[in-house]
Amino acid sequence: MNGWGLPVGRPAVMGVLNVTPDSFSDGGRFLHEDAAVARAETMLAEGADIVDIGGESTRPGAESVPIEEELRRVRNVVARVARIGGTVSIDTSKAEVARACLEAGAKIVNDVTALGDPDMVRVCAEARCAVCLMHMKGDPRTMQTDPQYQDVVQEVFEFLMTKASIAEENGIPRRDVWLDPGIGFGKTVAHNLSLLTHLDRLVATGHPILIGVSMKSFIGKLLGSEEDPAPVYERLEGTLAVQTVAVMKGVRIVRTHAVKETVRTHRLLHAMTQAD
Ligand code: HH2
Repeated sequence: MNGWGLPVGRPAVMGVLNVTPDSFSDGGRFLHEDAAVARAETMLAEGADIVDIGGESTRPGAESVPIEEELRRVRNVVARVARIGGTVSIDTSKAEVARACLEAGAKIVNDVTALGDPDMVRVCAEARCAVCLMHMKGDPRTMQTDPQYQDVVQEVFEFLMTKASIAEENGIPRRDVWLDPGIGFGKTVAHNLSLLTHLDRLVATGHPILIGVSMKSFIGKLLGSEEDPAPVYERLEGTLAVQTVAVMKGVRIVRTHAVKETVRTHRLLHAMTQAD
């Protein structure tokens, strides 16, 4: 282990646990506390290194959730998963939710707004937790309405470097400042493919790089068409393929709904890269 505790020599698998009624892939399945904890137990048994718990959907078109409601959904689940020994990441953009969940046992903050809440950097620095900073263009309500970039790779790189500097200036060590290009967050299929092709730019910064492509719509569109994407339940192989290429390019953390399949894929990849 090094840094916050990322595994050495293999990527970390972050299992997605959405305690929401409306997430695009698992919405409504884990709203009940016991169902959410049971899902976390399953993912940990399947080999998840981290359980990423979220109480607000960020799917295109999603509305913001009030702090009290978000906390009501996630706080007890965070505490219970931490108590059974799971490493918990809290997927929130609200500093107050992050603070309460860090107190309840979370070790990582996954902030899809990359310190959009002015209090977030202080909360993370004081807790000495790892923080994932993700790029998003606009907000979930409108982000997929005709996103435009001059040079998507350069713009995302510059945004993440600016945010990473703020985190480091506030005392969070580089190994604990994870960066994520935000696949699907204000990006077309072509934008997502450019970012995935040029992941080496982000890897070269020395920050741990996280990628979240699991079951996302660009995979459905590439397998089907822009107008008629393959449904979410038909996106597993595409997810594994994209994740594998990302890991081969140096990505350190893979955020996924498909924990068992991802762990198995990584095991094979590891065996192949260790062979003489
Ligand atoms: N994607 C989602 C949510 N959080 N966090 C990071 N760091 N990177 C991502 O790519 C990412 C993320 C969206 O996926 P999901 O949680 O399954 O859906 P929803 O936002 O509808 O809950």
